[in-house]
Parts: sequence; structure tokens; C-alpha cells
Amino acid sequence: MTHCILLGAPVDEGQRRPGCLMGPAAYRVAGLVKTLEALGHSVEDRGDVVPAAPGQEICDNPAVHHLPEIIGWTKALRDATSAALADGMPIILGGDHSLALGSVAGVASHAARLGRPQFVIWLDAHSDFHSIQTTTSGNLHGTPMAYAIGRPGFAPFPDFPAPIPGENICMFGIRSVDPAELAAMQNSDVTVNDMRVLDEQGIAAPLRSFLDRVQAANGLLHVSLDVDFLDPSIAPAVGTTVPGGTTFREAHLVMELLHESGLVSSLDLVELNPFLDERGRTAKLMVDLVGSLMGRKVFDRPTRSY
Ligand code: Z70
Ligand code: MN
Ligand code: MN
Ligand code: MN
Repeated sequence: MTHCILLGAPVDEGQRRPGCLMGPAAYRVAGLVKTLEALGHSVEDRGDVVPAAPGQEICDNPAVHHLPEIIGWTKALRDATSAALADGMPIILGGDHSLALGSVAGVASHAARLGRPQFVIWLDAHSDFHSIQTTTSGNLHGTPMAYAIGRPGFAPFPDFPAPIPGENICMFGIRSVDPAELAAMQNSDVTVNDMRVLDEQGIAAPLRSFLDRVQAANGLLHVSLDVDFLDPSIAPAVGTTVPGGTTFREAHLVMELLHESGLVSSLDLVELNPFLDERGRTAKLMVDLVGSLMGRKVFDRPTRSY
């Protein structure tokens, strides 16, 4: 059984549609604690993280907004996530995806302390591979992957603790990539399972082959789940809906395979905007997916030995 540590991250400044700050409350209302406890886990809710006071940081891309605020969140979430990893499995309740600038920095510094390699699974419609220089929207939720692999162009941010090699990063569900992101990704060793790959191969085979690599390396695995990984017809509560997302069944299968692997050490839940939800259905679906990730299953079956 796992000791789950909830960290609220009501980050809203990484994009322009207010509402993600209500995410942590929505997960609590949707029964996240009860769901985890019913599966036999212990839960410690550490409340909402308080961002570090914003400084005077500036950058030369005029599109970028709320840079000092996001740097404040990055520092606080990095420290809260790495501290939580010493005690259990952090589950970071977002908040927009810019929170992953901090959470992924926290997991990377924890892994470096243990001397183990860090791996990341990015479940998202978007690749979030912009540097501060290349973003045209100026929305910093589009940047955490670039920060994590150590792309240049993050000067105003604290140095990323131990940049994650591209081959340790695997994305699923990708269907919206800007030209500058594409150029940078093609220059990297990141595995990008876009919707084309999932349509042709299914989601289980590419996931299993990545999990095999994590296990062989004795790695730590961080999972970052963006609501827009899911098709908007089942998950409407997100500012940036992109058609053609994953189905209920695909998403649950991912979670079940992740559970079976026993490899997941930390989790982000990001981009839920409860203001856009329909009677809480997206919040409830996200909680349901966490249930599958944490061991809910229909039948016990002999599992593939990872
Ligand atoms: C676009 C940008 C993005 C999430 C939207 C979109 C980025 N590439 N990320 N929603 N989670 O504005 O940079
Ligand atoms: Mn995202
Ligand atoms: Mn997204
Ligand atoms: Mn968004």
C-alpha cells in the first residue's frame, strides 16, 4: 500500500483562462481522499502549496506573462514535491500545467539524490516543449518539458536540478504542436506517441515498451496527466480542448498498466478548470482515473511480470 501525499497547486497564471486555481478544491470535493483510502492507501493532504514571493525577473520575449509569479510557484512546488518524495507518493493537484516546472524539478532532484535515473510519462494533447524564447502565446504552461530536458532559454528560472535525458521522456496523446516545439523535439530523443501512433498501434504496446525501459534502469517514474489528454466529449473542463483525444477506455487502460508496473513514484493532475465543467463530470473522471492508477480493477488477473 502506498502513502499518498496530496499537494494542492492552485496555479492559474500559466495560461489566460481563469479557473484552474479551483482545481485542487474540485478534486477534494470529487472524493479523491475517499477513493484512495477505499483502495487501502493512506492519505496525507498537505493542503495548498504557497508560492514563493514573486521577484523582479524579466525576459526578452514580450509575449511572456506572469514570469515572476510562475518562478515563485516553481521554487515552492519543486521543494514541496521533493520533500514529499522522501515520505511517500506525491500527487500534485493542479492548477495549470506550468506547475510541472516545479514538480518535475522536484522529482529530478530527488532522483539525483538517490542516484537513480528519472523518467517521465507526459499524457497531453500538447508537447509543452517551448522555451521562454520560443513561446508565441506567452503561456508558460507550454514550457515544462523544455525546462526538464535542460533546453537553453530558461535563464530567469532556477537551474533545472538534474536535466532529464530525452530518452527518459515518453509522451502520449499528442495532437497539437507548434512549429518551434516540433523543431526542438525533432532535435531530441524524446519519444512522441502522437495520436497517429496510438491509432495504428494501440496505446498498450508503446506504453509497455517504455515501462520495460524504466524497469530495466531501476528508474523513478513521474506521470503528468493533462485533462486534455482525454477527448473533450468526456472531459470538457479544460481551457484548451483539442478534438480527437483518448477515450475513456484507453485512458483507464493506461492507468491500469501503470499500476501493474509498480513503477510510478509521483503524479501531476493538471489543467482541470472546474469553471468549465459540467456537473463535476471531468473532476470525477480524473479521480476515477487516479483510482485505476492506484489499483482499482475489475478482475484480478495474473499480471505480466514487469
Ligand atoms: C501552445 C502554447 C498548452 C496546455 C495548452 C499550447 C500549450 N503550444 N499546454 N494547454 N496544457 O500556447 O504554447
Ligand atoms: Mn499540458
Ligand atoms: Mn494540454
Ligand atoms: Mn491549457
